[in-house]
Amino acid sequence: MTYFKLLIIVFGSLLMVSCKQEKASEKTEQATSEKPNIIFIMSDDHAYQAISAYDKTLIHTPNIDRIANEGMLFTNATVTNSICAPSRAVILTGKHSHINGKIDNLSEFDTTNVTFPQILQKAGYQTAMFGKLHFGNNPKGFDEFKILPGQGEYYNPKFITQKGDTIIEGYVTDITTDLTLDWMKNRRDPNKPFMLMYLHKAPHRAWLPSEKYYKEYTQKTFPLPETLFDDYKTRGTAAKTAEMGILKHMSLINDNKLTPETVKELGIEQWSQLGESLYGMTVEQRASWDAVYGPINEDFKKRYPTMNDSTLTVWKYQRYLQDYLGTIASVDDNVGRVLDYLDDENLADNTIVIYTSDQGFYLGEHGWFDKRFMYNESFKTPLLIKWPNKIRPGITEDEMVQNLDFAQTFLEVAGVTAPKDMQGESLVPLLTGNKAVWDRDAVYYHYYEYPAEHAVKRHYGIATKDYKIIHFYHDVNEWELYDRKKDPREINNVINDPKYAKVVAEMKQKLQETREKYKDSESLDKKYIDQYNK
Ligand code: SGN
Ligand code: CA
Repeated sequence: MTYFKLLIIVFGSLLMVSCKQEKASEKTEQATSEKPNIIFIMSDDHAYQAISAYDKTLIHTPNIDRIANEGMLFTNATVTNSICAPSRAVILTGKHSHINGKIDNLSEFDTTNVTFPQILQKAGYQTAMFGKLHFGNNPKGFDEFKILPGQGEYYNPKFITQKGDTIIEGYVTDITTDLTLDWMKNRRDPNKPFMLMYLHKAPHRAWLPSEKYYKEYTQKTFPLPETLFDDYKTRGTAAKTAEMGILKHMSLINDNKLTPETVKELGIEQWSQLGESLYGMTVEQRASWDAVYGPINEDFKKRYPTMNDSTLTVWKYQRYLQDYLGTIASVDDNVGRVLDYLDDENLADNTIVIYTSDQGFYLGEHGWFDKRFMYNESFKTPLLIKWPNKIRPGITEDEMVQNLDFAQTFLEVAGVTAPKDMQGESLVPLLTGNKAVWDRDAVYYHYYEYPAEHAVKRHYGIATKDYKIIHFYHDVNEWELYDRKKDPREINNVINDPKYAKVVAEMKQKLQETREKYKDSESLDKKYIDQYNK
């Protein structure tokens, strides 16, 4: 070979190598810019019974339903601990409460926990959070956040931002959406993928709708749930002593919006912890409010003298649902604004949108409002996901998934390896039709906040598709078993029914194995009781 030929070969192969490298780096760049955006929409206390994709009885939510119509509706999604801040900690860390340490609304969130937004931010995602977090400390791993302090207000809310606090006049659900859209339109870099947490305060208690919707919803009447007058006959102490009954524990003032004067005039003993400050409205806002709620007060004054427990329960239930559902109507409108923006800007195709709640809620089932129990309405949470070209539209998925699974799901969506100590399962195989790899046959639950508001005793348990076993502990030692297929309303606790003896033994065994799998134990139960007592 001549020297010249050799030179050509060497030069030629060098050129090829560099071309290949160039192509490879082009590809990575393309791949990075093609990484899907993630929009995580979560409301606070939004019962699946109040989403028409699940149940058309109470409300029509066309915009939230769009997510299911274009994607997947999960019918068996649950939380691991049915209360606000702990649920959020589980979502962010991908770890159960007993591992991430945020067991109740009262304890501190330990910010040394690694969260999925921190990992995504490091992997090149832009990250932002708007709305309710409820941690008492600021979130880590976000380029921008504007969050409500604690529970936040419905009217003229204050927001905590990286630049200090600011009060924004208006209605919280609209404002949270304005902030979210403003960030998407004006402050993100369109060349980078983003992960956005868009977190509504609504429909949390004390359920203050916007003007448009209190006008509309106070005119409505809703069907009564079958278990509104539940007597808890087969249930243990916990259900009987819980303080979340519509008749006994829902406040005529704060919750049903009677004025302290009305209640005084009728000689009713009522607590009013928040009183006037509940509203935090401007003079004009308050005048519009009073124009609608004033006549409701007058009407109640006429009816009250002839009411009994049962008619009062029904009246309170109707008032409760009118306001609760009224706040959801605004959430639905605003979800529509965000979905429209994605469509209009051609972002929809490369964005996975998730709609969920921090837990479920009782809408009169068992005579209750609030959550906390492992019983169905508060254990189950709505979950709708759309991801064009990945999820086939209009699919219903009945596998048992949990809020524990989000962190790993989002990391997989972004092509990032999840830390080994996260405890969920990525939902990507279910989303993309690869169901064969999904083998979960039980989900774990553990609730801690007791003694506390609503007096729901500590309990843990597991649910399979067929059964649910619950152990209430701390100041009681009681077990309950439900046959989920035969008794979906959970009114027959069959723990002592000899026909179920074998099932009880198997479920207790499985519960123990599940506790071991997730590293929960009696000594941790005790540690968290001691921590609470300090
Ligand atoms: C407030 C509510 C409770 C509710 C908790 C926790 N009372 O304390 O009814 O259970 O929040 O809710 S209120 O009179 O202040 O409205 S959570 O969603 O934040 O966990
Ligand atoms: Ca909540």
